[in-house]
Amino acid sequence: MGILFTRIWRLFNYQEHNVIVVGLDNAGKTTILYQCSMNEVVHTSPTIGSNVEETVINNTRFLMWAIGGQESLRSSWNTYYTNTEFVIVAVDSTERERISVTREELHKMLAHEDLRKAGLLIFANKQDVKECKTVAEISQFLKLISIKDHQWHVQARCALTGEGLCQGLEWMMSRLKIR
Ligand SMILES: Nc1nc2c(ncn2[C@@H]2O[C@H](COP(=O)(O)OP(=O)(O)OP(=O)(O)O)[C@@H](O)[C@H]2O)c(=O)[nH]1
Ligand SMILES: [Mg+2]
Repeated sequence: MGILFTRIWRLFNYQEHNVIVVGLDNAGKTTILYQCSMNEVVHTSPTIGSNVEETVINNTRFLMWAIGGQESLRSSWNTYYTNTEFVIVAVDSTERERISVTREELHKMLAHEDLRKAGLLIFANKQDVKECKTVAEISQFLKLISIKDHQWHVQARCALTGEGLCQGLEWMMSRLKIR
């Protein structure tokens, strides 16, 4: 009985939850990935393809893929959708011109069958930069209120101080608990 319990516990404990981190180039996806896995801000260069890291939070394992956001790479995001439980969308809060592109990509992505059950966490990055958009403005621009068939949460974030990262990840953890 003890052995069986241990095996079941291990199986449960080692289950990994797949997460993809998407968003336009320069939005801060790779920075999020390494801040989650290494707890530090690393120097990044534009991602060609993707980077993957495992992050363990309170014994819960997340396999996180940060995918390159350049225009030519966006058509390949859907090759990462299978078994994805959470989509993290990184938004550069200082962007004025391209927020509409983020909105289009976001709503197109959510319509994909493979992401039907995925939770959506939006990080409003670069909140440290003067004159960035607020969370409320970003929510409005992205039309988040129209998203009815996915659970979503929008979180202000600053890589320099680490602010917002924990709160976002806690939201993901809370979604797992109520499943
Ligand atoms: N000021 C500030 N800079 C940030 C923040 N988050 C990320 N950056 C910077 O933004 C730049 C781009 O970050 P990346 O994480 O490489 O962006 P990415 O989304 O992975 O970009 P691609 O790989 O090209 O798709 C880097 O210089 C980061 O240091 C933040 O919260 N504040
Ligand atoms: Mg990157």
